[in-house]
Amino acid sequence: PPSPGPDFTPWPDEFAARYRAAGHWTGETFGGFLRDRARTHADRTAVVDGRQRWTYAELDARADRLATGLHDLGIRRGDRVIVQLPNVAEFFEVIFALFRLGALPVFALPPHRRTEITYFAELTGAVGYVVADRHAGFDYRDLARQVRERLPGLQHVLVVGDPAEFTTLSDLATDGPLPGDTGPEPTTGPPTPGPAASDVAFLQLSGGSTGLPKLIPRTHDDYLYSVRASADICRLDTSSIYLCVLPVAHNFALSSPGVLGTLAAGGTVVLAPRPTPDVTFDLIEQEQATITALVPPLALLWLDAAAHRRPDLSSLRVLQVGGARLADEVAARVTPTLGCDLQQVFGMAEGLVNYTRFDDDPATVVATQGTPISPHDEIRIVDDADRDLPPGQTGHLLTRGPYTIRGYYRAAAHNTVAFTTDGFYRTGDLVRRTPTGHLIVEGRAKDQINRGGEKIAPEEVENHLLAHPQIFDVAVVGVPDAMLGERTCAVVIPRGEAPTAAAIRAFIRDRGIADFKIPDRVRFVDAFPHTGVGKTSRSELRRALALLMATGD
Ligand code: J2J
Repeated sequence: PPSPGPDFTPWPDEFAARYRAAGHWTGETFGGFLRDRARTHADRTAVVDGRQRWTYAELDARADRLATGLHDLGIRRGDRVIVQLPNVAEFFEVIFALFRLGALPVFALPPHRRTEITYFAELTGAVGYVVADRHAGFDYRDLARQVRERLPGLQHVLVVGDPAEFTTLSDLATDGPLPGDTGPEPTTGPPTPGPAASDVAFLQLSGGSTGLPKLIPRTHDDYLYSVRASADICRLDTSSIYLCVLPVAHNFALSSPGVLGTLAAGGTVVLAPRPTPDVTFDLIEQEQATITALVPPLALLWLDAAAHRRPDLSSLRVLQVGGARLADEVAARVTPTLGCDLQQVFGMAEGLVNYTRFDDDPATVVATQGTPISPHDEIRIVDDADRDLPPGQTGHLLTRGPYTIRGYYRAAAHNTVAFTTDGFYRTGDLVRRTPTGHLIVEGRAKDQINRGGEKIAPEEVENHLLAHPQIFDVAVVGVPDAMLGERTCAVVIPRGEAPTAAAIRAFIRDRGIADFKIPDRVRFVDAFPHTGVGKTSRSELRRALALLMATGD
C-alpha cells in the first residue's frame, strides 16, 4: 500500500519569506502566467506540432474553454488528473486548463504502462486520465481500459483524438463563464477562488531508487521561479524557437528552460514527434529552431548523423545536454560538428538545476555540469556521516533552495531518509566542486540505474522478476555501455531449471511496465557473492555484482 504522509511538505516560514523578499517567489500562478503572456504576445506563435500552430491568444482561449468543460465534468480544485501525452500541442491545452481549475496534473511518461499508471492513480486518488488515442504504434485506449478495470474510481478517461468509448477532448471544450483561477484579467465567472501561488500545481515524477517511483509536489511559486530564472540564464526571448525533442512532460524539457521557459519569454515551442535525426534535423531547418535539449545518447546519435549528412542547422544556437553524464570527449565534439554552443545541464525533478553559462570558458563547458540557477541554492558536499568535505573533494551532494522540494508526496517514511532533518535533499549524486564553483558529477551513491537519462530503480524491477516461479533470487544492476552510459542486467539465481532470457523479458513485459525497465541482459548464476550484513547489504550486493558483470565479458 502507498506509504501515508503529507501531500506536501511546506518550506519553513523563514525560508518562504526569504524567497519572497528576494523576488524569487512572485505570487504568479500558471493560470495567470499564460493569461499574462497571451496579453503581451497575443499573435505570436506559442506552440507548433505536426498538425497545429497556435498563437498565444489561441492557446489561452483553448485552455479557458477546456477548463470550463472539465469543470462541467466535475473536476475541481485539488483533484488529481494523470496526464500521459506524447509531444502534441494539446499537452499545453490540458495542463493550463487543469492549472486554471487548480486541479493537479500528474505527469506520466509515454512509455509507462498498466502497473505504473495504476500505481500513480491509486497513490494520488486520481479522478481522471488523459491520453492520446495512439502513439508510436501503441493504443493508449487499451491501456486506459486495463487501468479502469482495476480502478473503477478513475472516472474520466479523456482522449486526444479518436476516443472509442471514452470522451474526446475536443468535445469537452465549452464556451462559458470560467470557473477557478481568473489570472490577472477578471472574468465574468462565479467567484470560485483559483489556486494560490503557494499551492501545489502538479505532481512530477522522480527517477526513484526504492521500490516504487515517488511523486514530487511542485508549487506555482517554486516552479515558475525556476522556469523564469532558467529562461534568463539561457537568454530566451521572443525570437527563441525551442525544439522539444525529449518527452514534453520530463522535467528537463518542461522547465530547464524547456517549453515553459520558452513560453515565459514569449518564444515558440516546436514539438518533435520523434527524437531521431531524420525527423529533428528537418524540423530545425523548417522551423528555424534556435535551441534544443538532448540526453547524451541522443547527442551521440545527432553527432554521428550530422557528420555524415551535413544538415543545415545554422539556426541552432544552443544544444543543451543533460539527464546523465556527458563524456568530455563527446562534449568536445558538439561545437565543431554542429556549429552551436553546448550547454551542460545537471538537474533533477526534485528541484536543483545547474547550467554551464554562455560566458564560461570552453574548457569549463566541456568538463563540468555547471553552477546552480539561484544564489539561494544551498549546496553541501559531505562524507558518509554528513560532514562537510574540504573544497575539491568528491562527496554526496545535498541541496536546499527556493525550488527544491522539502518532501515527496505521501511518502512519510521515505522522506525521513531522503531529506536531512534541516531540510536538505539527499540527491544521491557524488559530485565535486571546482575552484570556480562548477559542479562535476563523479558518480552516484543511490540505488538507481541511469540508462541514457532514463532512471530505473533496481528494486522495482527485481520485485517484478521475483514474481516469476522459476526465479529464486535476482539483482538488477547497471553495466557500462558505450551508447547509453549504462544498460541493465538482471543477475538471476534460477529455481530449478532456468527460464530463457526471452521468457523472462516477456514475463516482465506482461506485468505492464515501461519498456525501458525491461532488463537489457539476463545472466544466470548459482549464488550471489557474500557481502556484509545489515540493511544496506542489498545495495552492496548490487554494487559487487555490477563490478563482476562489468568485467565479466
Ligand atoms: C550527470 N548526471 C545527471 C548530468 C541529471 C534538467 C536536466 C536533467 C534533469 C533530470 C532534470 C545529469 N550529469 N548532466 O530534471 O530539470 C542525473 C543525476 C540526477 C538525476 C535526476 C532537469 N543530469 N543527472 O535528469 O529527475 O543523478 O532529472 O540526480 O530525471 O539525473 O534525474 P531526473
